[in-house]
Amino acid sequence: LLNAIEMAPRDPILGITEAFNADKNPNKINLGVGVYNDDNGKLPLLECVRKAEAQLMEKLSPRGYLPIDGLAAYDKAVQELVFGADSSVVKDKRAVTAQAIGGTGALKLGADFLKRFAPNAQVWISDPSWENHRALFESAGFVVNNYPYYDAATRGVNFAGMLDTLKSIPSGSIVLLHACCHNPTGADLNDAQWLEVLNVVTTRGLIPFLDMAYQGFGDGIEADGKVVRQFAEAGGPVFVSNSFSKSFSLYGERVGALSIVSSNAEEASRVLSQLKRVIRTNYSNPPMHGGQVVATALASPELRALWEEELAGMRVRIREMRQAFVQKLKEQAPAHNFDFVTKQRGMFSYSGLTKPQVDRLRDEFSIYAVDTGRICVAALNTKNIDYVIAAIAKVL
Ligand code: PLP
Ligand code: TYF
Repeated sequence: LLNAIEMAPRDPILGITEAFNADKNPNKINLGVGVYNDDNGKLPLLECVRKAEAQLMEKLSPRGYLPIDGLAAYDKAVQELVFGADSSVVKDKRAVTAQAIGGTGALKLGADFLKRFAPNAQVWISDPSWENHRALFESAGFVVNNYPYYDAATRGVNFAGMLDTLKSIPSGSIVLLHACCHNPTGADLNDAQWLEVLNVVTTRGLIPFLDMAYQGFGDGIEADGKVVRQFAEAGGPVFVSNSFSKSFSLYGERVGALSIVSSNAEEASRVLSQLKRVIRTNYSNPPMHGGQVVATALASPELRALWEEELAGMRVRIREMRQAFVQKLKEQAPAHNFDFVTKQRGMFSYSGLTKPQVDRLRDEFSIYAVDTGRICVAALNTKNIDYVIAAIAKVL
């Protein structure tokens, strides 16, 4: 059995981190993986997390199993964050939320659930999308297709192409949408475009699956959640995966959630019963700690305010790095226009760097980016940016 097994391909992004870790150059910089580092190049432990952990330490609890769908206080906090505490979705109990093993786990739960109840539907993801989207839905048994998304010529969204495809695919198709801060391009739809997508999705009976891994990194918690709210208010079904890996800097705790919006409370309770069955056959019930930290922070007005402040700090620092990136490249590579970088949102920029340029950055400067030219702006800081800009100017 095992001696015939072939080597699996490496994850293209996590593989970069492996190569980066093996690099002995003290000036090395990892612009590959989507992780937020502070201005000292360090992964932050948020103060709101530290305080929530301290509170939890004071009243250490025994470690019984959580319910199948996770910590109730966590699920409630997620719903209020994602849909709004005053939303009709929450008030009418139309949404169900289950704690999940990160955003990835939430996507997998949604994929397994959909495979059970929409076995013949096909999945449509943006071209390009986060690599794992395709792999996750394929591993759940779906055929995965692309809808046009990125337009290299305008460095924006090929909206006409996207809409045309959404108008032509079979009704009942599953459409994966990035709720904000598109990974990998950084190019998001504007408000008017979102309304058009919502209109097509609703009138054509498509099943929207909104993936929100970066709430708070675009324009703020409320603003970034707006799209999810508009879809949810329009009625079910809507699938929403969200993640606190980035927004709480809790990557390794694996805290995320899947929410499913139904048409009414009775339907929602049937949905939850089936979602629990999917969870039971995957991992039975989720781990406690990360969910407790997030639930504690979101339930305390003081910690919640602190979180919003710290999240805003991350968002603003990324913006400043985008501006510095553009400004410095203007000085060092005046023949090239990088203005588009300040229009992109979230952690990433599709920088337009080519594969040979990415190769040179790695081989000559120990600067690691994704082969597609995606760079993580959140890994730039006031200490490393000049080195990065000088290197980019040389390879352009
Ligand atoms: N969805 C997108 C678009 C992402 O970029 C990520 C990144 O990690 C995830 C989902 C997964 O989140 P998590 O790390 O919480 O599993
Ligand atoms: O796109 C990124 O860099 C992040 C982190 O299999 C990540 O979303 C990348 C690949 C992966 C899991 C997480």
